[in-house]
Amino acid sequence: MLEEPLKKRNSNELDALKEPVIIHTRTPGQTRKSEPAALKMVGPAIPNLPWQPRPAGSTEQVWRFSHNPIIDRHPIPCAYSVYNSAVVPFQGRFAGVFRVEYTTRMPYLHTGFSDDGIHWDLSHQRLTLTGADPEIATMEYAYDPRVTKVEDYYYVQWCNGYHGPTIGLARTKDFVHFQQLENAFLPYNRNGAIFPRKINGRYAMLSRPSDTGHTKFGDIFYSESPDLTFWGKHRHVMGRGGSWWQDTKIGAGPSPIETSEGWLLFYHGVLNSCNGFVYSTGVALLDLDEPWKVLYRSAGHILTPEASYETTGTVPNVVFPCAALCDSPTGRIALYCGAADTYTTLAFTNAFDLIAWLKENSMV
Ligand code: BMA
Repeated sequence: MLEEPLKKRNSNELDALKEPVIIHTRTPGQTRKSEPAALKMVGPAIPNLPWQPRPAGSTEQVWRFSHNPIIDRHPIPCAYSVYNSAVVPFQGRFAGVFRVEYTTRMPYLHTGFSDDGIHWDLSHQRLTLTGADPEIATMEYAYDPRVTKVEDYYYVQWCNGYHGPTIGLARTKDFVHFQQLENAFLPYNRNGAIFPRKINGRYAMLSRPSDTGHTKFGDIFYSESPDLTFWGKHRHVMGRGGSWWQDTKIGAGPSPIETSEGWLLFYHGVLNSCNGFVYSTGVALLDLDEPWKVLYRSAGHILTPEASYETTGTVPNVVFPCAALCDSPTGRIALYCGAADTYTTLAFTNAFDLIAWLKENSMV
C-alpha cells in the first residue's frame, strides 16, 4: 500500500513541477544529529513521486515496493519481458524509455507513460530515431537506457549495437520525436550516464569501457564533451574491487543526482560466485567540480538480490538500477531497477539518511 493515495494535482502544483532547478533543504524539525545541516538536494520537486515509507523495524538503506514487480512478464504483445529501464518526471506525469525484450530475445527501446510512476502504458511499437548519419542509424539492438534532462532536452543514453556495444545517444522534448546523435564512444562500452547539467561548461558522462567479453575490465570512467559529439578529457573514477560484491566489474546506474556535497551515484557491482554473477547496488558521492574524485563509496551493497523476482528469472540474482527520481524537498528517492533480466521493480531510499549512512560506511 502507498503511504497516501496519489491525488490529482492542481495547476499550481503542476506549474511547480515545471520549475527547472530549485534548491531545498530538509523539512524543519527533521534534522538528525549525524546529518550536516547544510546538505541540500538540487533538482525538482516531484510531489507525485511513488513512495512507501521504510517498513517499521527495518534498518535497510533501501527498501522494496511491496507490490513489485511493477512490470511483469509479457506486458505487451511483442514483449517477453521489460526490464533495466529509465523514467523521468514529465509534464506532471512520468515518461520513460524501456528495454523491451522480444521473443527473439533481442532488446529494443519503447516509450511509456504513467500518471503515478507505477502503472505504465507502454508503446507497442519501438521508438523511432531520426536524423542520424546513415552509418550509425541501423539499430542492431538497444538496451539498458538511461534518461536525463539537461537544459531543454531529455537525453536517452543506451547500449547501442555498432560492431559491438557502445553508448548510443538521442534527445527528445516530447517523448514522441527522438533525434539520434553520434554514438559517444568506440565499442566496447556500456552503462553511459550523462550528468543532469554541464560541468565546467561541458556535457559530462560516466561510462564503462570493456573488452569483448564479460571479463575483468570493468571500471567507471568520466568524459566531457563541448557538443555531445566529441568526447574527451577521460578520467578514471572508480575501479572494481575493494569488497567482493563489486570485485568483478562495476557500472554507473542512473544519472548522478546533484547535492550540495557532491554527486550522488547509484552503481551496480558484480560478484563472480561459483554459481555465476550476482549484480548488487552500491552508492558513492563524487566531487561536484571534478567528478572523477570519489569522496565516499559504500563498502557494502545497499541492495542485493533477495526477493524471488530478483533471484529467479532469465538471469537469476540481478538487481540493475537505471533510474533514480529524487523529490528534493523531502530527499525521497524512487529507484527503478531491472530484476533478474525479467522484471521492472521499484525500491525506495531517502537521500539525507543515505548520505549520512554512506559517510559512516565508506571504503574511501
Ligand atoms: C550486463 C548487462 C545488463 C544485464 C546484466 C545481467 O552485462 O547486459 O543488461 O542486466 O548483464 O545479465
